[in-house]
Amino acid sequence: MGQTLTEKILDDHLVEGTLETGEEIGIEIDQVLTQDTTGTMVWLQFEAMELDEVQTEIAAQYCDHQTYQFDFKNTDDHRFLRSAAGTYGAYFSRPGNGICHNVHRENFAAPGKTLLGSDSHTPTPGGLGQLAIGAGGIDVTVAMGGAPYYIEMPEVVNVRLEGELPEWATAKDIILEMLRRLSVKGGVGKILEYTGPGVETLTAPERMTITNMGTELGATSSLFPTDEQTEDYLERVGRADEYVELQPDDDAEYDDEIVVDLSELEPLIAQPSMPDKVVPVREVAGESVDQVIVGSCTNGAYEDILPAAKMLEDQTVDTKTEMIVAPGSKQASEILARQGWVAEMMAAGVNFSEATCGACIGIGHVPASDSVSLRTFNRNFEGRSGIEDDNVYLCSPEVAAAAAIAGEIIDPRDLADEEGLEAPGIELPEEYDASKVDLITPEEAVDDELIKGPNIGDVPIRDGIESDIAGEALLKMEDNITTDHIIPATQDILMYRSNIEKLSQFTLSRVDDTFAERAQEADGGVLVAGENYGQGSSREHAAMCPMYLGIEAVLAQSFARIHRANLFNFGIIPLTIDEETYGSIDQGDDVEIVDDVYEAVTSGQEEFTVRVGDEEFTATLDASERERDILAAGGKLAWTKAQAEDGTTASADD
Ligand code: MIC
Ligand code: SF4
Repeated sequence: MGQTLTEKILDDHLVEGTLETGEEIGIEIDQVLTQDTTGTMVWLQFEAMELDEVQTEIAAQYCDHQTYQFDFKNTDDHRFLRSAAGTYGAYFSRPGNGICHNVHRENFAAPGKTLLGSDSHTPTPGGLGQLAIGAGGIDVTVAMGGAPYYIEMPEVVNVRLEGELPEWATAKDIILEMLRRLSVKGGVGKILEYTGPGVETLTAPERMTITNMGTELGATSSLFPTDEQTEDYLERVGRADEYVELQPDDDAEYDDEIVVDLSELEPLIAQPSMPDKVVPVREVAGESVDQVIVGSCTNGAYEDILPAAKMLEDQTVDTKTEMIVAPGSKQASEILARQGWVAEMMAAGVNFSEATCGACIGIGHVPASDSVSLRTFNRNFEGRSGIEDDNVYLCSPEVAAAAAIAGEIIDPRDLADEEGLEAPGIELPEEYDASKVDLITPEEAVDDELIKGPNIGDVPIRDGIESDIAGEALLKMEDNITTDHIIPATQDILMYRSNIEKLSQFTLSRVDDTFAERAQEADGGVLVAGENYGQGSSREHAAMCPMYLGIEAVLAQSFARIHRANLFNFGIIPLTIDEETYGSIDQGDDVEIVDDVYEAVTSGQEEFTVRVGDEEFTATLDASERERDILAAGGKLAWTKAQAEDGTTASADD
């Protein structure tokens, strides 16, 4: 039987298990990436594990989220990260050089290689045929130390692209269409492999917009085959020698198939406040727009900004609207500047930002109250922009630019008719010719020891899991609770990512700002949630902080993949409950797990009895032996250290 492309790459990297859907597999990791808000914990854990040196082919530390350095704590984090990269042998990308996914694809992403990153949009280079997966920080730490990465073998879904995009429809509309059809949890446990005749009509950067935002489907990763388009991109970034032809076998068998006819697509838009609330732009046309931002790791590359720049050539930004361009990398800004586009855009009324995540997580350009913001980003979770009750729409650069010109949401095809605009299409620069001075190689490292500022704390470790788990249901939450709800990433909070004692005070503040205090007073307790709990980012702080506050179990109808792994990694037991049980637990109820939890976890027991008042329900622990061991040890750090002492785990010395 033939293999899918996913299976081929996994097979090449397999060190444990078999490629059977649902089986746990261990794979070798070739490259890792980390960024400034998850990276501090990655390196603190690297230090705590007493690892000496990075073991992967490439490890890259980016500084992208808090580049405005509002507070010395941010700058201290960056200095610490530079010192860690230097000490342990990673590349260091200076603050302002760009968003990790953009800089990584420009410099390192390579077909056929595996990449693990402590950021949920790590799958971006899937558009170049790289199998790239987002994970919690400690999983990245361990992989960087040379150990395999373990996941459940996902289902592999064939997303067959037919036809060709019509004018004004873009790669963003392809992924928005996927979200419209599958929802934010439709990709959980799946790798989406793109095939079919439509693939060759898309350039590599367009493919990377799709693979980037595959994360919003909850997918483990998204992957394209390689072809002339991939080769062409690698040639333009000066890495033609890294091209490898990769295709699935003709008789490959997929777990499922989805067909998207590109020729039927039209400009789409995700409405506030979930990336899957997708409708045709024409359905919401006429809504007045206060702010437009083109940028982020989804649509912040040269190829994304250029169409907006072209549309603005003989136009200006409407007087009631503000337009910001937030490039994904300094490379994009530098090339656009050399070609004169930055000046043109500025003259048309655009404010040009530094290359940073910034507004995507509410750092800068926070929308006005009761206003409408159109962004080319990937997430519009409520409050993420920095203000509660925000109205953030997600769309393509073309739809964003059209709105900036018209001052209201408008289908760009209608604006084109009114203004005689031509569809800008997609254009790659002849050569991505930009300075690399901000990417410091391990050989150029400045520091050879860690430099920690006063805000950089220790990694919290918990003792092994208890036999008795009982406590108040401290919070009952609905479906699709995001990690932005659990630990928001706004500027006031982000500066405490290296200080868990302080950060934990903000836990779940977006759902209930009394939570942290109540949890501390109660000295423990459990959380209850609906479907897809913990969707969104990879931030392990969303498990680390509840752990710090004493939370021992989360009872949810289902979990998002990375967050579920993070709960194991920090010794919190993730139990799945059905709808009836969910309906029977109220906030404030006393919840008790009747079984001896330690014994049940270590013996492989799957069904647990949960007592709520006089009633008893069943909750399920679906976990591999390895996950059970990690839980029993109190988390991955304690478990890895114990394994290293026993000499039973792969480490830097293997
Ligand atoms: C995000 O887009 O939510 C983030 C901020 O990039 C996170 C990482 C983090 O929380 O530091 C992610 O996507 O993993
Ligand atoms: Fe940065 Fe936003 Fe991309 Fe996350 S989604 S990496 S915050 S640009």
